Amino acid sequence: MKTPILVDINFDPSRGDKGFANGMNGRPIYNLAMSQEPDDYSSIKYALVWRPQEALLRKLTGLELLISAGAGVDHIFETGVELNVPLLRFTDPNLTNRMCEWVCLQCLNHLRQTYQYNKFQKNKIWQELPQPDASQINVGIMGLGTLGKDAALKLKALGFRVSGWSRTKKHIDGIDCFGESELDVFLSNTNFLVGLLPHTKLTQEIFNRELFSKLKKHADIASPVFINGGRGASQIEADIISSMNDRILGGVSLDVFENEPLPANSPLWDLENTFLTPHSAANSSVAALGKFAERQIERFESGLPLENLVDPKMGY
Ligand code: NDP
Ligand code: OXD
Repeated sequence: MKTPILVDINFDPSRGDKGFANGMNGRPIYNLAMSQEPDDYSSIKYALVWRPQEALLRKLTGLELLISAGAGVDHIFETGVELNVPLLRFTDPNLTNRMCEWVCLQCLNHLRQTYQYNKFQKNKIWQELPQPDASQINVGIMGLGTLGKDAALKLKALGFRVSGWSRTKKHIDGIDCFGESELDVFLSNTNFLVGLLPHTKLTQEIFNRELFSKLKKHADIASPVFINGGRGASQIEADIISSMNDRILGGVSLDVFENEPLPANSPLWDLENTFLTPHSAANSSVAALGKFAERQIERFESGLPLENLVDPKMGY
């Protein structure tokens, strides 16, 4: 019999979601989200978790492999539990596609002034706005990993000028790439700033008023624009609000927030030219999660190199 895996993933069988069925090739599953508890937590060798409580991780004394059900792993480090086993993060082409759809949608929303046109429509106003070409807009992406690189190439295909910034400098055809020490020059040429960074000590509150004030304005549309699909802890929301009020920023799109769900009294809800989504830019499919976990366990048991290994020192 296969070694069981512990998971904490919610899915809704009443809506036809088959969850992990087949994905794990018959591996026994304890799903805490479905109240399926193991008799003995210390016997669990493999776990696939989304937002585990500290107490749960501390109970897993026999753990050999931990898999994050998200592409981000900040929720695991935030428990404060020191991990002595390999930690993997989930990636999947479907998740990447969904994030890139969201990023392209937001860039097009701001390019084509969707917010303003929606207002006109509500008020039955027939009025045209300036229509700059995508090639006149510089989109700068902070974070050129799995998601950032794919978004860069798709935005390029839509006609935007695209640049990217990452800790280690990348070389991507058609994209202007900048390394860690070149942040200011990268920002000075960016009209639409896209955040696709993990939350780590170094990226905490990186999106602040000082950074926004280094972005480039555009003559024809409300800009600069800030778009964040990475993590809310990388942004200072009070700075986003004051930068919008003081016209340092002209537009915002956020999928992630300092506190989730976003509190009803947050002024972000009422900002002009702003698009908010509830951390739904890119959901992970449960079936794909199961397949990823099964593949990694099989690799682990065969002594093959693991995929998406997280560097605990870097925090991503
Ligand atoms: P990757 O680990 O593949 O990429 C991270 C990128 O950020 C890399 O290019 C890395 O640089 C760069 N980076 C990290 N730290 C720094 C730093 N201090 N300075 C400059 N660059 C840095 O992650 P993904 O692309 O897969 O995902 C990014 C994040 O998106 C996730 O961590 C998660 O938080 C978020 N996410 C949000 C979702 C949502 O629904 N809103 C869904 C999925 C993910 P280098 O290449 O040099 O290592
Ligand atoms: C993730 C997320 O990290 O959904 O995958 O935010």
